[in-house]
Amino acid sequence: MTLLFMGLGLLGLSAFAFWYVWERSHRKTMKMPAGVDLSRSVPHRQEFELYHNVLSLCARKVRICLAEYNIPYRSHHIDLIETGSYEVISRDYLAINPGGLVPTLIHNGHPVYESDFIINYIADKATGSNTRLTPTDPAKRAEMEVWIARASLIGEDASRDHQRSAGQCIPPMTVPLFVASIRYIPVAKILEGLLFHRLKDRAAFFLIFKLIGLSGVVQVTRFRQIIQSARDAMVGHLRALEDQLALTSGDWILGADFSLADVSWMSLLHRLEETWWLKHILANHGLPRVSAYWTRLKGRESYRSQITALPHPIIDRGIADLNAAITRIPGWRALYEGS
Ligand SMILES: N[C@@H](CCC(=O)N[C@@H](CS)C(=O)NCC(=O)O)C(=O)O
Repeated sequence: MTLLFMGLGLLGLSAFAFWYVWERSHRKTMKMPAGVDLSRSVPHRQEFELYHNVLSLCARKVRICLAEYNIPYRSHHIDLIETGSYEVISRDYLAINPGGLVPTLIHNGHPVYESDFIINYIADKATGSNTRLTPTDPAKRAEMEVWIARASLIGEDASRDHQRSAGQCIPPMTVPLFVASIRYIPVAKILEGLLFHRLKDRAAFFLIFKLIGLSGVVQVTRFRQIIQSARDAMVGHLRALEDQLALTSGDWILGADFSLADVSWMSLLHRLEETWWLKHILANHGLPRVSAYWTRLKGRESYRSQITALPHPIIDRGIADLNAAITRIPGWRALYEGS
């Protein structure tokens, strides 16, 4: 009997090992550089197609950009673990973007990677449009690039570079929402990331978040320190934005004209709003120009059609649970109130 069980166990293990090796060899992942990959062709029906996710900061930027230019696109929603499963590392999606990240724009059948590159690429292709989101003056264009970079995710290690970019503060500042939402996602879905994701530490963090929940995460000193560092750096970035808006004294970052810089900041400020940080930061630090700027951004049609019109049930429950937790759990309240 024991021998039979041992035999069955060995058989099961060998089958798992075989499946794992086969699966890994069909899910090769690597970091993809910014740019158009002309060597790769993707089946397509429209000039522009977008592989994106409703929650992703970078994908939102690209959706807003397409909407501002009034460019129709075919939408392919790809789940991240945050929205339910690791579709980003499915065989089908890795064939399009071996980096396993969203967004990927498909232009005439070729993938274009990295959101900052993509929005500039769209601007270059939209020459026939009446809309112009890039200044012709080279100095203004350079200024726009600085503000795009400042809202950008510049690295894959969320614990560093918070002073360099507000975008880099976003993953730690989204942790509370991730923790709140991961409650609704089964552990088995997270394990797929541990087996096949290029960035295994991300999957490991989600597993920890799932296991210890909002009340546990806020008690881990290292997590608290990273969130505090991102929060404090973000206040600095928003102060710089306040100064910029005072300097240009127009409605938008560069002055009178809405640009790709505002596209990037619309996505970033929305993330700060949905994670409840914006409300607390504005209450604690004033920043009247940022507040008025945010109201103007929310008034744009692209915000409505590409952000608020695309809710997600898991994220919406996470947002509501998080709001309750900030009042209920002293550690989160202290973090949100700035201590
Ligand atoms: N620098 C890249 C960052 C892309 C990125 O990190 N995308 C995230 C969503 S905002 C993602 O796909 N995460 C999936 C995962 O880590 O599993 C860009 O700007 O496009």
